[in-house]
Amino acid sequence: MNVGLIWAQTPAGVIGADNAIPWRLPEDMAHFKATTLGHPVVMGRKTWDSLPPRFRPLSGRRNIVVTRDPRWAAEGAARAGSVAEALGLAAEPWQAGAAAAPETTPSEPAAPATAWVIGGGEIYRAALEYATTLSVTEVDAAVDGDTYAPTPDATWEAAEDTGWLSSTSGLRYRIRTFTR
Ligand code: VY7
Repeated sequence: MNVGLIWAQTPAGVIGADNAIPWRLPEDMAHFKATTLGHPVVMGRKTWDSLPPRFRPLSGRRNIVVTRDPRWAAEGAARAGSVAEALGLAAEPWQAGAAAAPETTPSEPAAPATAWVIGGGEIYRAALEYATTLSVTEVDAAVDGDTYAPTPDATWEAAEDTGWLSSTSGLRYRIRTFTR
């Protein structure tokens, strides 16, 4: 299974402030949804908490939440005690709603080809060593934050770049992919 990290950052590397994303970029939300749909998503507990409740769990994706709290539980999410454990769960074949409707599920659900790690800062840093793909949206905004993107080392090569695009929000952004 491939492991991808997907994040959006400012040029200074800010990804979050006060447990939220400190800009609004509808095109990036659409890119995030299109990229992750149908794949397991791994996130930290703070990122789970940051999602508006009506969007939890993220639809059409197996949601796996990393927390050290062995008693943590939430409807629609699986718990893992580490990023390594989360990626082990993500590699398993899985069908949404399998317990509720076993008669309508395929007899042999496929193992996922790619898991996406969706944040936040602490989880990206722990997951980077397992990753072979990075999807990095750069948002041309100067905003303060308290959470930062990981810093990829020289093993990563630029693979795709949309070039600078204009958002309906007025911000410029670009989406770059790195592989190794
Ligand atoms: C996280 C949300 C946050 C606040 C309100 C709505 C890149 C992004 C993320 C994470 C953008 C988010 C949402 C948007 C996605 C919707 C559900 C509602 C969906 C990331 N490049 N961009 N992010 N939702 N990890 N990487 O906006 O979500 O996917 O269904």
